[in-house]
Amino acid sequence: MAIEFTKYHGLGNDFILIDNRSSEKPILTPEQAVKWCDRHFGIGADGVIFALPGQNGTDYTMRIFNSDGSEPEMCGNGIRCLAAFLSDLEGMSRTKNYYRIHTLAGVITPQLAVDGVKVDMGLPRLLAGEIPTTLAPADAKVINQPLEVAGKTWDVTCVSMGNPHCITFVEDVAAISLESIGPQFEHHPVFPQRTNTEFIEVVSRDYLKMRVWERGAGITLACGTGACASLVAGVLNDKCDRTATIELPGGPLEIQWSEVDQRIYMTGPAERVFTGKY
Ligand code: ZDP
Repeated sequence: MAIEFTKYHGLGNDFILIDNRSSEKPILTPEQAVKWCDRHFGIGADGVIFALPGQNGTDYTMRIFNSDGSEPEMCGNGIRCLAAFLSDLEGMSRTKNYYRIHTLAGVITPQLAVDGVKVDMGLPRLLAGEIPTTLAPADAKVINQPLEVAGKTWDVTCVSMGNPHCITFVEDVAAISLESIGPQFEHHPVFPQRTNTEFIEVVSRDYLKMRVWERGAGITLACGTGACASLVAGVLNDKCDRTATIELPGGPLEIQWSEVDQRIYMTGPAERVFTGKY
C-alpha cells in the first residue's frame, strides 16, 4: 500500500511528515522509519513525524522516530514543521494560528507567524535526575562540570528540553571533530538515555554559534531543542543574555528564556519541500 508523505525542513533539519490523524498509533514501525530516512535507499530525512489525534484536550499529538528508529520525547525543528504541515492539511478550515500539541515532553504550543513559527517550548529542566545523567546527585544541577571524553576533560552543562542535552563552550566550533567526539558523548555511561551534544562558541552575549551531534541522528544542520538548551546553558554560565540568536550550520534561530514565565520561546522557519507516495 502506498502511503502519502510530505517532506519539510527547519534550517536543513529535515523530516518526513505523515498525516496520521485517523488513528492513535503511528502507521509506520520504527524499522520502516529507518528505511524511509535512509538518504540512499529511501526518501532521506533526520526523522519521521506523525500528526496524530490530540490527547487530554490538545489539538494534536506529535510522535517522532529518529533516523535510527529510536523515539525522542521532543523535537524543536520538527514541531515547527508539524505546525506548517497541520496548517497545510487544514487549509481553509483552519480556525486559529496556534496548536496545542501533546508530546512526550508535555504540551508544546507552536504559533504560526509571518516570519516562521514561534514555539512555546515550555520550561527547561535542570536537575540531573530529569536530564537524566549520573554526573551529579539526582536533585542537583550540572553546570560547568568536568566530564572525561576521548581522553580530554570537557566542562559540560546539562539541560533537558524534554530530551537530554549536554553543552560544552569552546573557543572555535569549527575545530571540533564532531564525527569522532559526538558518538562518545552520546553513548557515555553517565547518560543512561544517551544524549544530544552541543558545542557552542560565544560570539557575543546575544549571538552564539552552535554545532550539534544528535542522539539517534548524528550530525544534523540544526537542532531546535539543542538551541534552546544551549541558550539556557549560556545564561547559567553567564556567557549570554536571555535572548539571543543561535547560528546553526543550517541558519539562525531566535531563542528567548522569558523572565516573566521562565518558559523558552523559539522562533524559526519551517518549509515544505515536496510531497510523494512511498
Ligand atoms: O533527542 C533526540 O533524540 C533528538 N535526535 C530529537 C530530535 C531533535 C531535533 N533535532 C530538534 O530540533 O529538537 C529535531
